[in-house]
Amino acid sequence: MNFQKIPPVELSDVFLDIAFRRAREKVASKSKYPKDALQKARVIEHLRLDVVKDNIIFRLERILNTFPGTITLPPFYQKIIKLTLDYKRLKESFGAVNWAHERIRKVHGQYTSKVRKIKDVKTVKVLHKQFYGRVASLLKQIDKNLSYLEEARRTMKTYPDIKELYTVCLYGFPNVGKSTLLNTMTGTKAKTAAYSFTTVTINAGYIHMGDKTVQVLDVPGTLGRDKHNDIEKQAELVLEEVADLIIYVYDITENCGYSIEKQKELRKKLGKDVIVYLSKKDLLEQDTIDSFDEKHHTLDQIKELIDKESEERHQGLLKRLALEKSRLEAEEKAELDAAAAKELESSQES
Ligand SMILES: Nc1nc2c(ncn2[C@@H]2O[C@H](COP(=O)(O)OP(=O)(O)OP(=O)(O)O)[C@@H](O)[C@H]2O)c(=O)[nH]1
Ligand SMILES: [Mg+2]
Repeated sequence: MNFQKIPPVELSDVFLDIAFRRAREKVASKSKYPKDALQKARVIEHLRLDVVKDNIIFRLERILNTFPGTITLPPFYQKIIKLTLDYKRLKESFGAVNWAHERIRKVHGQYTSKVRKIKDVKTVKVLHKQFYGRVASLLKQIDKNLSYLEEARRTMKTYPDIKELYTVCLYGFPNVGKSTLLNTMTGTKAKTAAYSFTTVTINAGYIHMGDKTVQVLDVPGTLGRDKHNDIEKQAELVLEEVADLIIYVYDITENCGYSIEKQKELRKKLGKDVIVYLSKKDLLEQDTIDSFDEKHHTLDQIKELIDKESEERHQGLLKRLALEKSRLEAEEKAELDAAAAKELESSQES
């Protein structure tokens, strides 16, 4: 899912500005107009009405089409939306945009027929002013919704792009070396730095193992506290909903700024199967590594484990794809058979 490409949502004054400017430009660029003053005024006004309507409708439709439809989203994204946004307000805002879209069409229709019936040039000007007023007041009514949609867009931009693959999550305190591990495992170039909260969104990398791809997510460092900000909520959700395997990264050098005890407390909070990786081993004596009292794995062991664990999922996926393929083939064959039977029937009739 890609939430990064939703275009910004503008407010009503930008809508109005652009639409009426485009209308003026269109009128100026047209070279031929009827000689008769009233006819000319009508043609100009029709042109303006159409350009304004088309421009605003296009912009409103773009909002409706570029935000992902919430019902068709995978469960993870439905949950993340409900966690980080006011779902009711989001729905209401789409409803308001839809409403404005319908109203603009109606108002355009009304004014088009009014302009058709006018008898003098002066009235055209009056109608134009009225039309502007109607459109402006319509759009102003949805300003609060447009502004909420822009807020939602900015939040959605921070959502991770998660694919339906076997997924490994790297988790642990800030600054322990999660992004460094992601880069080593997958060859990505996620930012790493010697301070906490370098990663403020969820980084993804991929390991290709034969014909199989495994997704690795670097989940922002957490402090294990109970109150969560938006990114921490996303991190929790990724762990609950998406992770097939969690790698808990310990920095037992404590260079990260958090004690081993604190890191252990967080480790205990994780419900799922977790495997442990010790980072910054190059800074440690072998004795210290050996005496660490939790079972831990080397990078090679982790890769082997991922290969093994993801295989079952991969085979399941291949099976599903094969089933889907034979279903499509059967459907296609049935369609061809039906078409052939129809053809035979019609050739017999004639
Ligand atoms: N010597 C050494 N330094 C490491 C190792 N892994 C990470 N570091 C350093 O530790 C610091 C933190 O690493 P990051 O990978 O940014 O840590 P992070 O867990 O992603 O941090 P946040 O994104 O802030 O949560 C950086 O200065 C890294 O260079 C390692 O294996 N050895
Ligand atoms: Mg990081």
